Amino acid sequence: YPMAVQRTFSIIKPDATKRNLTGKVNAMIEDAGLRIVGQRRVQLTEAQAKRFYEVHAESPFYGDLVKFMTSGPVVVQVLEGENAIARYRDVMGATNPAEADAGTIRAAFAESIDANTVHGSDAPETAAEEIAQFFSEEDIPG
Ligand code: DGI
Repeated sequence: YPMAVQRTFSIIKPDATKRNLTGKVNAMIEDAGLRIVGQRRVQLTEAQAKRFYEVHAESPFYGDLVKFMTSGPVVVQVLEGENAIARYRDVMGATNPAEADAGTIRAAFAESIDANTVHGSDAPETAAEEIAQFFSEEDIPG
């Protein structure tokens, strides 16, 4: 079967924007065959960060996660390509950079399990929901 073209949602996190790494992260995204079809630099509000990570609301690290995600600007993105969701998860590497494979974004740049440089959706339903939190269709020309 031909692989389906998919969209996924990405965030380049504050640790990366602070270190001026947006272009280097984007190069790794594009080198993996993903197209950046929507992109905007934003300062997340506390409410936006809380909503975005609501699934972790009961986790002990939720407060720190929200604080980190609002600690500086982020770049929100829509990525498109064959099998984009799984492909981007592969390019990102493991959540904990100590466990991330060589050649992944997190192995290259992440500072810690919190300051781990990028977010990528984990399933088609969450991708659609996360894209809708930040983009309208007209902002994603494809
Ligand atoms: O999809 P991921 O970002 O790889 O991981 P996730 O959805 O399980 O967790 C979302 C974010 O929450 C992750 O990027 C960093 C933070 N996080 C996850 N697990 C832990 C954590 N932070 C701390 N301090 N400890 C954790 O165990």
